[in-house]
Amino acid sequence: MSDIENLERDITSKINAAENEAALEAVRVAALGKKGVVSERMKTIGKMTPEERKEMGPALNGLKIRVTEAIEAKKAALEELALDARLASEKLDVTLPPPDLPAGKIHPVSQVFEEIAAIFSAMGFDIAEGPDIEDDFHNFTALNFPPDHPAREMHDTFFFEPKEDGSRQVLRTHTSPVQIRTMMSRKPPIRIIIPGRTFRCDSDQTHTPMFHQVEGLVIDRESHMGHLKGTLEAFAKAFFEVDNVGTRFRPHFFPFTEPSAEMDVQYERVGNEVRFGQGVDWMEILGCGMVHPSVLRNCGLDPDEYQGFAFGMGVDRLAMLKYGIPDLRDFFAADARWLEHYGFDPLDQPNLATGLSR
Ligand code: 2NM
Repeated sequence: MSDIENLERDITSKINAAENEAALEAVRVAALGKKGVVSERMKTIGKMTPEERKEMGPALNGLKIRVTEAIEAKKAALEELALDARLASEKLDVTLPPPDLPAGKIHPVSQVFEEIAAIFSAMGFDIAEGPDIEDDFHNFTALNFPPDHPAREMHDTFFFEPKEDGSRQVLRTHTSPVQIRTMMSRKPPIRIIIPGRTFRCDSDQTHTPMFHQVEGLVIDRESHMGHLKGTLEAFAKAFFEVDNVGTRFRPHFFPFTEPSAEMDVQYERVGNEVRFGQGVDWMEILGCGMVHPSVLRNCGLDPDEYQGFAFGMGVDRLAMLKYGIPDLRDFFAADARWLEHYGFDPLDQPNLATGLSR
């Protein structure tokens, strides 16, 4: 066996034995580097006789090329192995429960919005939204508020500076303007709920200047008070997660509905706990009524052809009642410890199949 074959065999076995890229690089330097064995042999070509050179030149060149190629091939193989190992170590099974890392919590108001949406979605309602900044027409006039209604006063409503034409925009005082926008832009049948922020110039133990509402609207040819009662009783049962819930409807007044009512649910206090569905006490949880013919007319609907019902509830208060949260103002204090205690797991998406709050 020639001297060159021996050398090639030696280098090849070292290439094969290299376990990582650093080891392979050491082999490369020892063979092909400036002072490497192959390079040193190449330098001897210059001192050879023409006959020797004719034989050894191609032999050494061939050696250099084969060693270079073998190193390249090994390098590619090592890189692939490294990638495979990395992919294996970074594998993530998304079907496994999440690792026990510190995670954010869902605010009770967001959770209750989702619960209410789940309940009404199952009854065939769509979700509609609209702007926080409204004009007088959508917030008041179309809703049948007379020009001198107290809600239009400075002290209840946040008004913007008057425009050139004297009109003043407002922060919406309820989500009802979205009902108006929907009735004006969509043909019945309409079944929507509107979750959103609302604003009133009011701040004390039980009122914050920004609060949250869900309102609902059903318009069809013959939707009536029976549908209203059935819908809202089904809602109360689902929301409070009890088999039965006593409800009563008390006459009330709203400019935008006729007749109007407030719905109470039965409850009892056991120690510090409030249990809904049974008991001797009644608690008001929402307002409702048949949409006033003038409101329908204001939206371009003929009251002789269409009718329907609407309702509205305060989400902050419902969240306090359902989850036993004592102070409304903590809702808006951005206290991380409060949220850690009263907040919900982001993966606990409310749905009717597994139970709203589990
Ligand atoms: C409530 C109570 C009763 C209501 C009515 C309308 C509309 F646009 F259809 F006239 N929107 N919202 C309504 C009715 C709201 O909140 C306590």
